[in-house]
Amino acid sequence: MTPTLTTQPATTPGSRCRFADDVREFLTQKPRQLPSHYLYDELGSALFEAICRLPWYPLTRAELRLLEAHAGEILDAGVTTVIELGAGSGAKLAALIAGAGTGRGPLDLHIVDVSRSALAQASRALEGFERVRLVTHETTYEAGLEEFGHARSVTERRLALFLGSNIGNFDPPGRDAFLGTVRAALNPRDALLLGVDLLKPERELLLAYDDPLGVTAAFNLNLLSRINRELRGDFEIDGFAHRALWNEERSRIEMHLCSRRRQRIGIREADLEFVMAEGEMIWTESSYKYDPPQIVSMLEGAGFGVRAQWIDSVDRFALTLAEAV
Ligand code: AVI
Repeated sequence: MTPTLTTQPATTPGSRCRFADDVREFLTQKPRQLPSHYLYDELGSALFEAICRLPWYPLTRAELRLLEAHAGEILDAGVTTVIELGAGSGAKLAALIAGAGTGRGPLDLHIVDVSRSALAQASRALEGFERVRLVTHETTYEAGLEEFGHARSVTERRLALFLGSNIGNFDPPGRDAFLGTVRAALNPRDALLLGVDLLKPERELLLAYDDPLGVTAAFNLNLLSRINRELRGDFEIDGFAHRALWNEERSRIEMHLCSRRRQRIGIREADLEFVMAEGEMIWTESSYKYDPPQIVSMLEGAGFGVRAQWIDSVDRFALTLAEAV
């Protein structure tokens, strides 16, 4: 049984108020938008897990194959501490530990996620590994890194995991700032493993983000239903349609919610009322796609040197192992 220690309360003080402030700020911008991290309430996290099993969304399976194939090189005997930012179901970390076999030493695992249900699921996936101590951080990546950055011993060698192409959900300035924050939580010789989805034909990308079963549409629309539930909004869910668009110039898939008709919307707790025209969109997520050399240069720019890059050529996904320099 893996001992688990939890930091941070479920709802940090003022987090609902923060949600209301963000909803007001972003829905009144032009174009209207909502920060993508709010997609992940309990239902949103479950829908995202379902997306990862869809035949049209190959990222998770491709990454798992790479993790299993290279676990021994990634989790070599010197690594004492692993921090995973955005642990999801915990399946990838479990695959890495299982794949490293008996070659590894005792491990301190830190998993960081805003979703309590994701942390609970990840904790279950990591139960049963010998010589593993688990600490869960129910908070944002930045706050988790901050907590993690403080507690360190001289003999530690750290490995940070940022998988699932989560880096693709940052715009380029945010991405560089975030990689800088990760670098600041590490010492020279510590490492970062970054999982990134690669550029591929547009039709494959559109299918991945607008699947025929409508799971991604439900994931996107759930954000409106979350606002209704938590902030006393009155969005009519069937008044919106999910749209996935490929922005060639910016090399990103965008998710939007398109108003099917002219409608008035009220969100009590955000003190907001507005009218949406037919066809007007709310932009909810960007998912940037990269090629392998771009990944090397973003890491070098943040103070890392690339040690290895493994590519799944079938589903076009890259795992890059980089050392803090
Ligand atoms: C979590 N993130 C990397 C996913 C992505 O591919 O951008 C979220 C997602 N959005 C729609 N499908 C999956």
